[in-house]
Amino acid sequence: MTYQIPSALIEEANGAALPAHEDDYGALARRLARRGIAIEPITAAVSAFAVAVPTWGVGTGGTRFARFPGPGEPRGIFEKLEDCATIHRLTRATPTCSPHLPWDKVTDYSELRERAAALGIGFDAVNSNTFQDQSDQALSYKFGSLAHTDKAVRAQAVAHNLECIEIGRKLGSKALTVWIADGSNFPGQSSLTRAFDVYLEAMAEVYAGLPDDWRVFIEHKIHEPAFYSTVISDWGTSLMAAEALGPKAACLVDLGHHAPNVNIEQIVARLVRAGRLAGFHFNDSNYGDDDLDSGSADPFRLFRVFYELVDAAARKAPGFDPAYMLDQSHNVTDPIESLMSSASEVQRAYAQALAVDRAALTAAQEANDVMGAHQIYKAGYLTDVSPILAEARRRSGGALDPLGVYRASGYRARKVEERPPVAGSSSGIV
Ligand SMILES: [Mn+2]
Repeated sequence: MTYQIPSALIEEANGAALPAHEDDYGALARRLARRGIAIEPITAAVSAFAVAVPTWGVGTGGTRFARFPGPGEPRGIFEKLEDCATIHRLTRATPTCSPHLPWDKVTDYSELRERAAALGIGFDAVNSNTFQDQSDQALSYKFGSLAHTDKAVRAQAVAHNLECIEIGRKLGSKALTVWIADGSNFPGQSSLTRAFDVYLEAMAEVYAGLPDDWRVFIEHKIHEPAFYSTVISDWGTSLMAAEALGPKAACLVDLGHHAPNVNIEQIVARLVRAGRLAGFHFNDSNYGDDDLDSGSADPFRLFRVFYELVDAAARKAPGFDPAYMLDQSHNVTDPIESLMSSASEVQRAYAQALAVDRAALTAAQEANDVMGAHQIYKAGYLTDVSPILAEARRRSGGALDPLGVYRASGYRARKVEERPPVAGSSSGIV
């Protein structure tokens, strides 16, 4: 039996912190009430909010220069599940993990599913990988996968995606996320038109393999690893693809996959309107696809995105059912600490967006009261909703202070003992 953080430790820490927490929660409730906002519906909404953790996220990430492995890293999918479960145990915000294939391949998927269930977590969208070559693979993806010039390579990439669906079915997943690295590095290298045409042809075969209750998420990215053009470069291309494929296809927004200064929340609003918003890969960035921790660099942007989501949910936008996942690279932190903190930051943006007086904002917008509207909107962002997040965790059996309990538990030191390093273990980033 491997080490898990005991419930008694969480309860003990919560007990010690409870008087101060109740004081803070009460004060926030009164402060919000003065603005005509009830705290309880926000706390209930935050309690019900869930964001998936990617299985690869619990390993240390890296850059193209180097990777500095952390101590006690998970050495395979079963140990990754343990770490994902620990994040959920303390935060109660991450009930599912999102597997990546072939990195998480096993021989017995019912065993994997049972192990996850025993740890209290399930499986979210399955991620396919056609951006690197596997040792047992016949053809190379060096010049592309689903948009390769060679039909045989495209067929191999289609077959991999269909296999991902089969594995996902065994795990209880309901969606396939497809991100392709296809693109070009030189002007003239490839036909911008034909590459998209053959991609659509190949994706139609993947789409045909989706079970009735599944969706396929198309993830766009402006650059990397190709630096001149990528085939699925932006939300417009993604939307064209989703509309060409059918109602089960939708567009996934990774916050790091846009040009600098792009108004991402407006893209979100447009995709909601088109009924094609699949969901998010949350992270933060300064320069490009930095994969920094969610809410660490630009929490206001995260709030702006969540305001659009809260608005869409409140007006019951047709087809609005986004899936949420963290997609970050933890290069210099303990990944468990980063993922707990990030789950909390995503919930924070959600709670702040719920703390906006929407009726007052609409009235100010309609009256062209520019500064009034801005102040009403900003008031949500400026609300310190930390007591709401803590209360939501406490009510679900989580920790008032997840980071404090995690550090006090000595979890990582225990994993260092349990997980002696093995050669060739893989951890990575997407
Ligand atoms: Mn992503």
